[in-house]
Amino acid sequence: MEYNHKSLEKKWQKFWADHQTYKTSDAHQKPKYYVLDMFPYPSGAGLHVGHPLGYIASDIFSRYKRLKGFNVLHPMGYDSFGLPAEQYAIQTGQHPAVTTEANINRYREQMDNIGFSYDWSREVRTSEPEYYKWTQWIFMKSFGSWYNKETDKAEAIDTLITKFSTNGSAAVQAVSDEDVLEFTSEEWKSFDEEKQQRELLKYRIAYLRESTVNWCAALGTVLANDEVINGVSERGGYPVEQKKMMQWSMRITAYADRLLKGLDTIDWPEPLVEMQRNWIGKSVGASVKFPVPQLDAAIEVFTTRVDTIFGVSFVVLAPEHELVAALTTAEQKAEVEAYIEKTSKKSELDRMADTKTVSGAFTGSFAKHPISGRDVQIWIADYVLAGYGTGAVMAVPSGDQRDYVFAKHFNLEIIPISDTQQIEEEADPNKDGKYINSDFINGMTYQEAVPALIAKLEELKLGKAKINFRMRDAIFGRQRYWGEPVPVYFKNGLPYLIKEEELPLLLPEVDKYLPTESGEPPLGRAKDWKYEDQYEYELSTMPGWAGSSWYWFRYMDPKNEGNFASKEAVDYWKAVDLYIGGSEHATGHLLYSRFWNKFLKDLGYHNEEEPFRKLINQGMIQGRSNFVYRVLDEEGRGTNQFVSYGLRNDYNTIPLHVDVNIVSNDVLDLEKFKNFRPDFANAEFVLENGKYICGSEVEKMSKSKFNVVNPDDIIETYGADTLRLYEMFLGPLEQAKPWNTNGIEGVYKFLKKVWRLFHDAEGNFNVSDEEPSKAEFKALHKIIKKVEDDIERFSFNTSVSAFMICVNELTDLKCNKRQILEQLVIVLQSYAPHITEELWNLLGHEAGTLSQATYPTFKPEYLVESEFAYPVSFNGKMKFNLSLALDLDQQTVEEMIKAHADVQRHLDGKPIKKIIFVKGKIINIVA
Ligand code: ANZ
Repeated sequence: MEYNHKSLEKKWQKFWADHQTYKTSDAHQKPKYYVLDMFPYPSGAGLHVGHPLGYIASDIFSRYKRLKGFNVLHPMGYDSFGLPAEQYAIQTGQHPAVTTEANINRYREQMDNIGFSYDWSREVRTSEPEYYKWTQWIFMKSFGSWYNKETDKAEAIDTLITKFSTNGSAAVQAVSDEDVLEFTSEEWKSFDEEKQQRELLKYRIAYLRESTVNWCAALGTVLANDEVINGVSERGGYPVEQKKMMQWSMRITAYADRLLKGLDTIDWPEPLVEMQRNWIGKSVGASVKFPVPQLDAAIEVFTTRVDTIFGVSFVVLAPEHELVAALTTAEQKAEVEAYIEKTSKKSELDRMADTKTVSGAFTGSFAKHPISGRDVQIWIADYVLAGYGTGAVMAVPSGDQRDYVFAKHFNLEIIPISDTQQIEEEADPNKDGKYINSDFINGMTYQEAVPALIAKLEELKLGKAKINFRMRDAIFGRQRYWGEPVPVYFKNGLPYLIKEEELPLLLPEVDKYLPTESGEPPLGRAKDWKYEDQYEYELSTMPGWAGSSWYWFRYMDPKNEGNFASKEAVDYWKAVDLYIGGSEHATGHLLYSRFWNKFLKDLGYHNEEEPFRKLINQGMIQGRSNFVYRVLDEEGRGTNQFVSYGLRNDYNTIPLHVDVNIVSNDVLDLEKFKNFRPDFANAEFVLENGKYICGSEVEKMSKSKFNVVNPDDIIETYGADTLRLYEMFLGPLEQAKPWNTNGIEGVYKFLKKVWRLFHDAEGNFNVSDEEPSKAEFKALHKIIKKVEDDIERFSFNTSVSAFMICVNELTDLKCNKRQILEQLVIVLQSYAPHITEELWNLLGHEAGTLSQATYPTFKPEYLVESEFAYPVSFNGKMKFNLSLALDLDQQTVEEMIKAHADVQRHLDGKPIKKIIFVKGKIINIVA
């Protein structure tokens, strides 16, 4: 029988499915290993060959770990809420659930074709009520929690209420909104229900508050900062404006420090860790107040350089700063308002990116320098961001470049950092009645000056040490349909949770997936959708990241109806040991997941501080586009003549993308080309050596470039085992690389060679029970060791070439020994599961048990060289090779040499003067 990938692969895929071969055991005696793929959003386009790269690597690893005796959890599911299905629904009226289901089925079929060892009985879909019930439940828990700085964790809101009613607000150290009230326990108890609830909202982990958001009118939704690129939406490129709205948020900033610390404990790629560090953006500095006596207020700034405080020449507020209106004098009003109007059109990201334009406006007012007592001008400028620090800076032109450029542009006085000028006695908020100048810190190092100044500011009650984080709380609401409903209803304008036993709160049916006429989100269209028939539900739905921020837990215990996962399951599976996915999730998904993981830990639902112990980003597989060259006429219009690549410069041509599927090794299939587009039907070709050669280029894989390769097509021609090996063969997993099918034949031939080791020339299965030779054992043990080392290092490409070498060696040795081939099959199984399962079966083993086999033990003694092929030279000229045992001594070697027939022949009667022998290297005969 010849190697027939088609029948053989289908047969085993069916067998594995029928017998649930890869079902993960719930018996917890074995050590566990959890291998997770980032689950896909099932898009309408299906999988292209780039998508399975990471899945193949994780599958190899999972299979290998099973062979190593681990109980492996290797699940797959779908992140099935999301925008594309909803956009499609808006266009077609088709319910997003219907499209989603169809897309999932297609994904599943494609994945099944590749022969993955997923435990499909654990599949999850984030858009299923059985699943999103628990996403809603986690939301409820976070609404019902606050962050206690004393215990450094989230706690149930009841403990906060107890603190308020026993000792008032002073006893509480919490992460909260800025505008919290101060009250005694008596006052707390005197507050009515509404006032208490309003106050608690400022502490909850999930909270509702007015905030500035990126509003995209065209998409009808709020976008996260990372979804806005250059002021337009990442998806669709629509304009985005800044708008104030009541928004659900998650207090991820409470976890900033723990998110930072945790990075030191996990094995993630350094660039990714660095991106998270920057995103969290911890800055150690001080907050300083600049009093504004005329308003009886103070401008609070955040600075990382309090040591430069004597060089403060003016202060700058963000245009949105709440004091701007009050500070603006009548003369400056028009200018300030015009400036605010102008900057409100720019997004925060644009404002950060623009370091060239200098713009701003003087408010007309002055503030007092807290230490030197100088009067400093108050300006507004959009280089100061409202959302960072306090939204105000102390400007030090002699220390800070932006401040310098600003001062120069507006011709403002630049005060040196070391300002020893005598200070006039003025009206004075200081206790001792004296302002001081920089003599106070002259001669001090930075390390000495900072604490000295902070102590001084604290004494004046005008400043304190402060740690600031760049990270913002995460917006948690979207004005969209296809997402989890927020399990909240409103009474007197205040949010209340529905009861836990009422979960899931089902996504209601609507007539259209568009906002209502009055601008409410699509859920506003749902008929008779009221809590207890009277209270309005929250109409926004959860963001895309909700469902994916805890899904790894659900796989541990996917059917549990009473809990997101049982205690027993989370105690056993703990955290994900290996997580593979794309680097595009570096700050979104991977931060939110770490956040929710920590939050659930705080509430005692599990014990792991970090969810993903090791993480690998697979590199992107780029497309390899092909081009044809169309000849242009005098007017520059395309003709129906196409010239081959090498001749293109002899004509006036333009390159056109051509479907890579009608090109093979860069040679165009002319008939297929004529059918490619109607206007090519009468194409004429100028050929080179009888062929039309296409140009090529590496680009992103995309439909518009006609370079998308579908794994199904590869599988049809070469089989899944070839696809798997080939994807790994392309190069290191983490590296970006182009998809180039030119080498795939080689991999296919390799599998045919494997097959032939087990079959005679007539194609009959033929394996011998003879004892293998040393050379055969050596070839086997080399591969046992190599593959083990490679997989442990996640170096999958190097294994593939090692397999090829091994099979070549065994072929040269004409090896068909059972002892060798049986073990080879086990080693190859993770990479090529179908052919190996068939061969294992032919070897007489019970079907389907290859996955329960044990990885062979490497025996180093087989690799120890016992012989060496010495080059034998006569007077320095190499004549022939002579294999001798390596443990022979000089005397024995000399005797053997003298007696050897070939030596005698080359001597031709001359006597031997000397024999130079270097063990393991050379034999030289001097005659
Ligand atoms: C005075 C100063 C002098 C500053 C000096 C820097 C250099 P990071 O490290 O990013 O936290 N800043 C504070 N709030 C700001 C805001 N909302 N928008 C724009 N800039 C803001 O940087 C903190 C520094 O950035 C602060 O320290 C402040 O300028 C500025 F020689 O204060 B500095």
